[in-house]
Amino acid sequence: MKTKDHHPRVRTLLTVLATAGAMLACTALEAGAQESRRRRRGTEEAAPVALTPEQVNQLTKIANDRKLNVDDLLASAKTYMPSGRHDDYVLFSSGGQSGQIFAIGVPSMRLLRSIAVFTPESWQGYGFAGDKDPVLESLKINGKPVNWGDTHHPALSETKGDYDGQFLFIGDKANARLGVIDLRDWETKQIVKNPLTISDHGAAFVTPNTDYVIEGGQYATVLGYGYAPPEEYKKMYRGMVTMWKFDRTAGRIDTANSFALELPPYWQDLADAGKLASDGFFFINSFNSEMAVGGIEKGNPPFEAGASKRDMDYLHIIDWKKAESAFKAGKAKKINDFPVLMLDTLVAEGILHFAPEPKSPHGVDVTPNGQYMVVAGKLDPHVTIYSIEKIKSAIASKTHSGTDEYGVPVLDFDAVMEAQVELGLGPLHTQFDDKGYAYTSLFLDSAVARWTLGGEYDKLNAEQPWKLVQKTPVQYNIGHLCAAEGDTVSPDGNYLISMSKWSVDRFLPTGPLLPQNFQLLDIVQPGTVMPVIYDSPIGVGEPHYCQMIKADKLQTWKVYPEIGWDAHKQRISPDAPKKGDEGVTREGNKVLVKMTAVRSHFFPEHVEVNEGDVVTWRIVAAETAQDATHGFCIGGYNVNLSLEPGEYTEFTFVADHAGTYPFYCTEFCSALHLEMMGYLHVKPKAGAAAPAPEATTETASKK
Ligand code: K7E
Ligand code: CUA
Repeated sequence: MKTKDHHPRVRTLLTVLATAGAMLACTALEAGAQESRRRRRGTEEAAPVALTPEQVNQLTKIANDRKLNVDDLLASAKTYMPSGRHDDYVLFSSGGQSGQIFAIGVPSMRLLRSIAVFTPESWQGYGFAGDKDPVLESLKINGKPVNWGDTHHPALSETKGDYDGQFLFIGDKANARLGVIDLRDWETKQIVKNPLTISDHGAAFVTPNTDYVIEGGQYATVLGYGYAPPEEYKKMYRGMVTMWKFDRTAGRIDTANSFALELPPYWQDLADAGKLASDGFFFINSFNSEMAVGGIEKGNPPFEAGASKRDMDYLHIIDWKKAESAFKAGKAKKINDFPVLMLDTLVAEGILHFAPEPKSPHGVDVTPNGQYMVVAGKLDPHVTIYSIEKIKSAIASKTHSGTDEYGVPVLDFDAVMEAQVELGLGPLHTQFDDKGYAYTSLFLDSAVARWTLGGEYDKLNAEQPWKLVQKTPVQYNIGHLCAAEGDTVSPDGNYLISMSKWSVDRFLPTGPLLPQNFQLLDIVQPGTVMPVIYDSPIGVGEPHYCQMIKADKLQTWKVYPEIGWDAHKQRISPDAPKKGDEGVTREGNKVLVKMTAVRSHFFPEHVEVNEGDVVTWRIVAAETAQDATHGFCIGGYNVNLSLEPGEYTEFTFVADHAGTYPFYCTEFCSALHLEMMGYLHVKPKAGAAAPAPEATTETASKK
């Protein structure tokens, strides 16, 4: 398609633009000295563009040489950021199997940085602070190091249902953990492990004021890491959802005031918190309400068939304010020392209701006004929309069609359903804009569907309510999508990301393993116009979900507030060495090193210890200039730190191998950065000579 010669079309459009003096933001193009001066000025506004005939010719030539059509030119103008100009939004994306979070600028789609969460990361010095690294300690499960995660759903903290830019949470599906990131310094502050289940999926989602961070489960197990054979599935296996209390002042999950709900062994999937009209509720999808146990090796139907037999699964409707009261009233039982409201309590207290939902659904998404819950059944071409008013009155009038096997009341489908909209094949997830449209990802169709909401949204656009408006093809196999401020009470409605799982032919081949494809869609115009304007390869993991926040909501620190800052505790540390206070002291075999780092030297430069000493090293970056970061590594001892301006770090290791170890700064911080080094001298025990280093040819000789 793009190989056609678009010359005549390009020329026509440009002539029109030029004559009309249109303000095309085409600063991407070389347009003389004036333009490049403007670009160097960075964030200042550019003057209005009026293309001269000569510039039109130049632009036309470039377009035709590069085989760009008019849409391509417009897309470049919409996404290009001149040097120094900042993006309007930050996309916080899960990093999938990398265990990290990626921060990406929108609309440029430039990767700004990664945030290490569940995987040690050497640039950030995350997990490389000697033998007793607190990060590595926090990653252990049942005493074993689990130094990776499968991150799925990031959630920005909210105030009154709006992103407040303060904190970020993310779930690790593989190991049922939650990470807490402070967005002042973009660093992970806490990791909590779910005490009931080994893996999860519906994490993280926050209630509208971030009172709770919700972690829904997925594959049912015996709660509390127990054992039972598959034959006892219905009796012994259970699902769960955990409500982690968030303490905003401490910036930490308060595990002592957190609790969970026991759920039937259906596979709970994604969750979303109610807001405004539905505040006080949250909603979780489920599949495998068949309770299939698989066993393809025994001739049983495989999970994929057994778990897809029924036409309906159960939307879980949870009144979390009632759950909180029941927990505070002491109605929880302890499993693995963690309080759990058991199923009979959930039924007795009216905390849990089900509504039938078609068919093996994946996403449930609450509209910005909180009135509707949109459920996308993977195996149903429709989305099904539920009304909170109808749900509330069905609960009040007990309009049930019976109970499930565990006694949970099932609300009558017709009593709670508002509408169904046929969209296409494989609907997964839904996002919203400010013009009364919803956007649903169609995995099998490889498309984004735009459709209209009803009720109070009807007046916001020209189309009929509850109708498909348009489908934009994406490449390929879209999973989640993400609109600007799309999970808030007031979405912005200008950008949408298609998180396309396969990229196949979109980029240069990169071996058999290909990147994911984040595609940026321009959703500003109503109606049927919704073009893809950028393809961005993500070659570091398979992200599942992201959230997009207006950049000016973030209150990011430029440097740490004071020299000697303990970034973990977010306060100045009394232990941080001060200038003039540096040195090496000893008590028995315990050595304390107090060091400062400032361009371009460490103080002290020689540190002498004895083989077998336990060395505690305190180091502070005595810098106040933005971006004046130092690194600090000791090769051979697995120590590598990133020392941002003002930051204080302490690490401990056993100097169990004699020798002379250069330490050096790993960030090119100044002209004399290479000189920013020193020596750790580990003196051999009396009588023992330092052993020669091992030969390094082993790998080669094995071949
Ligand atoms: Cu991949 Cu939300 Cu984990 Cu859907 S999830 S695609
Ligand atoms: Cu400090 Cu390089």
